[in-house]
Amino acid sequence: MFEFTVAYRQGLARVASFSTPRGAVTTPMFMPVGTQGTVKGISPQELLDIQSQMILGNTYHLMLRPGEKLVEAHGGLPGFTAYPGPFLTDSGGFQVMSLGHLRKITEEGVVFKSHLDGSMVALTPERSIQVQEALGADVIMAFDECPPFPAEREYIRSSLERTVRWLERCLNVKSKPEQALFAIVQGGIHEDLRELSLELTRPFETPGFAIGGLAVGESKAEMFPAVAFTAQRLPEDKPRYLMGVGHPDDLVAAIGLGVDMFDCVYPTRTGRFGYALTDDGRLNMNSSAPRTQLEPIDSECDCYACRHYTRAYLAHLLRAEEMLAPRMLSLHNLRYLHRLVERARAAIEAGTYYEWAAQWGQRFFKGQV
Ligand code: PRF
Ligand code: ZN
Repeated sequence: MFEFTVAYRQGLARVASFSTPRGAVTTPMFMPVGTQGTVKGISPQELLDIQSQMILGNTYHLMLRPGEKLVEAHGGLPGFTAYPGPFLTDSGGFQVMSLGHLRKITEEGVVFKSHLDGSMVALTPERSIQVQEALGADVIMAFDECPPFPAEREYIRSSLERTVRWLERCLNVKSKPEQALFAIVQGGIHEDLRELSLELTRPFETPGFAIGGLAVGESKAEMFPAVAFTAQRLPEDKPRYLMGVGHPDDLVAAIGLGVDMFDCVYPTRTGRFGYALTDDGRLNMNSSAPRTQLEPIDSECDCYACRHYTRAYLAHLLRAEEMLAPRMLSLHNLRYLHRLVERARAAIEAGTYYEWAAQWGQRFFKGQV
């Protein structure tokens, strides 16, 4: 279980398979985000149709509502959501920082005010693991602290050292061998702090490692050197997960640096706002041009929306504020990212990844206004 087998390699990029109790997944992969136990607007059957492999759930949201006990009473996330495949849950620390009204971070954990009812809630490494065990995902994440950007170096250092102590506490209380716990490397955009986090984290030999603390407001010119530095220093034989990253060009660049797993709300969120991802950049379906276009969003795409609907019809739905519009744009955007990583895998397999990536990038950025 949790065996990571590399099938093809080109440069730093690799194609691998990762086995979980609910089935094996092929990497590089993109994971749709199902924060509240649903990928917004998309049914489990649709997720299977577009070949999603692993779905993300959130400790923070589900512990507050409906509470992890109710999810557990359904047999965990697969029973609760009716999605039968593998799940990954995030540990809650990052969501507390971005959504909760954080009250206090101490060695013990975090105390925050619920964004739902204002009640005071504590989240500790032990509690995060207890919740994640009840939610029953195949991959669970260590409870970490993701400092905001920018933050003081000294703060980032003490925070990453505490994140390592929290990792140890997570591993001490973890009781289910059928769940893999991934450690999270922090350190912001500073190479020496990334190195320190790596040195302290690698010895735990967890079945996978995440690169956290990035895509929090720094520029891409700051983020990618940190991704490259960290990915190269993680074990070759374990999956590498870049948390919260999901723009198409970020995936293509990070795969070239040896990253295997991604998640982001971007495809569903931008879809709800009326944008469609294509090889020619992001198409604004709210603009006037699509209203009379009789072709699909993307003639190469095999999603339901592209097989059945014209741009003109989808633009009409969007203007009429029909709920099928955000649903179909979300479905298309998820399928676009799944197809993007499929094409990346094929190129790695063929030994043409970096040429393919350069060509893909040229067309993608030419289409951007
Ligand atoms: N830690 C956790 N979840 C996350 C992040 C992190 O640093 C990020 C950073 N982009 C997204 N999600 N636990
Ligand atoms: Zn499509």
